[in-house]
Amino acid sequence: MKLYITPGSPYARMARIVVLEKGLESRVEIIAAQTRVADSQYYRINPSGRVPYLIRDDGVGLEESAVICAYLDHLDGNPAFDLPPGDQGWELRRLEAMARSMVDGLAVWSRELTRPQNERSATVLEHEAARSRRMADLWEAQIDHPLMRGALNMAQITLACGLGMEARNPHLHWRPRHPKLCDWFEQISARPSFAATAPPRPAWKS
Ligand SMILES: N[C@@H](CCC(=O)N[C@@H](CS)C(=O)NCC(=O)O)C(=O)O
Repeated sequence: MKLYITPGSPYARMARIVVLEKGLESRVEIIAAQTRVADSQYYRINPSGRVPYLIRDDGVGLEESAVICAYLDHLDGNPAFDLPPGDQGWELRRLEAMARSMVDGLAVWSRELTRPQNERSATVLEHEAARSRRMADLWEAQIDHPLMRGALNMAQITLACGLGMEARNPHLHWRPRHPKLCDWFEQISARPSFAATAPPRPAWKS
């Protein structure tokens, strides 16, 4: 299989973490795609131009980090990240959705920052900065939830990939006043699959 990624994408990182957690390194080739440039060769592979994108062994391509993570997790017939039954499953869905909401906002913010300075919208930048502050407050209050402290799951992976975007966005400061979130993030970041996929810190051009 081939997994197309970019090193800084939080969505692609979720899939890369699942590859490592499930020991699929020998089955999944990781390929860096060129996104966001006119006429990228990658558009012939994935017309949407987005990552992550998984080309299965049968040649069929899959989009969407959640779909790709679930597919990879099920390959060995012994999924580690399926939802638990009943109320716990709804709790995990709720937490994962909350984490994804934070990632989605941070991705919009990062995208705005990659535009030339004269094309950036101050309104979008401030809107996403404010959202990130509210979400960090929310997560500081929720991070002791047993599902965020127990066995690794998709809510934890998603939140950590979101918080890890601090490496890509010099204006993202979720740490101050959020000591529990800091501790949680330090612990999960030390896991080998997270350490191996940490986004590179660019020399930021402002
Ligand atoms: N909902 C998608 C989002 C994927 C996404 O937006 N990826 C970004 C990178 S963080 C991308 O490929 N952007 C390139 C583009 O928009 O052309 C998922 O969960 O996989």
